[in-house]
Amino acid sequence: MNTRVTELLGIQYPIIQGGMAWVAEHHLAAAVSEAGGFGLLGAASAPADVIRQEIRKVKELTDKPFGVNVMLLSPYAEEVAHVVAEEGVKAVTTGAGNPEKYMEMWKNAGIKVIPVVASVALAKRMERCGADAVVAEGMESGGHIGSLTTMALVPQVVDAVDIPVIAAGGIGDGRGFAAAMMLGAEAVQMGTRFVAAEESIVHQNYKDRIIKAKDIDSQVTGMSTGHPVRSLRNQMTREYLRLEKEGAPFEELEMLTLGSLRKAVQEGDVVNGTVMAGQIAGLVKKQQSCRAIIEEIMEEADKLLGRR
Ligand code: TUI
Repeated sequence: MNTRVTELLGIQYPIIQGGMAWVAEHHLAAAVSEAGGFGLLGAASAPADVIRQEIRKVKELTDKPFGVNVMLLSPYAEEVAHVVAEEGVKAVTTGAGNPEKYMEMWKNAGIKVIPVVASVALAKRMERCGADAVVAEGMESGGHIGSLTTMALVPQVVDAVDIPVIAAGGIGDGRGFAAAMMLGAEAVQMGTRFVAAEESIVHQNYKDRIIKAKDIDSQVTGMSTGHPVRSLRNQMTREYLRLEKEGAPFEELEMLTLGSLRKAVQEGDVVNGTVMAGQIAGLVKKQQSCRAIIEEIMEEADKLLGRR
């Protein structure tokens, strides 16, 4: 299936892997790119040198194009932005902010720039300052979210900009993919389904939590702090929401989540850790290779979209 996004990124299938903190490392990114999608390294809050090494490791594993997601709230965002330009990757996606100040540097380095947006206003602004595409991410996503749903956000962004739009949030199978195309998207970005992939390095407890999750198992914490985060319901989300309801100070809430994603991803503590996942966790039924995931989605979508 060819779209402006497959052309832009030089990929076979219009499926992009989310740049998930602690999860989107070189094994996963390389596996997605090798399978014909677009793999991403999630820089999250990692120091720049770690990202430099990660970029080099992906290049050892695959010749296919891949990118880096720069999380703009990171204390290392500036250094990471420079490292990405120095090392050279096919594309950068950004999250949790406005990447305007890095745009010129990345474009000069020949890197495609694809900001993740949660509103029409930011999408238009990104197009004006030279973005090559945008990811319109709905609040069904795991992790840090905006307030609009994918169903409402994607067609409004599609109408507002001329650059290609990639839909994200709540997409986990061929039906979601086909629906996104109907909304005018030219690719999808998926996170949760890839967290449970065979090549994903997350602790087995984390994958099992996603595979066992039911439709209503995700919760949003941090509404009051201005940084809403979606993750699977556990002792941590219950405690956080209790404190939030009591009006606990920002610092206390921050302390509770400090290092909690790493605890879940690496140590497998799915009780006290933060198990970030999107609303489609309930749709993920098994662990599969990235290739099997991508091929299954494309086959299902092809049938639904009447291309066979
Ligand atoms: O960034 C994400 N998802 C993330 S980042 C992350 S690490 C983190 N953990 C705890 C708190 C904060 C971050 C985990 N998951 N998705 C992309 C995304 N970007 N979603 C929403 C946005 C967004 C929101 C507001 C982008 C821009 C924006 O406004 C910027 C502006 O200046 O207008």
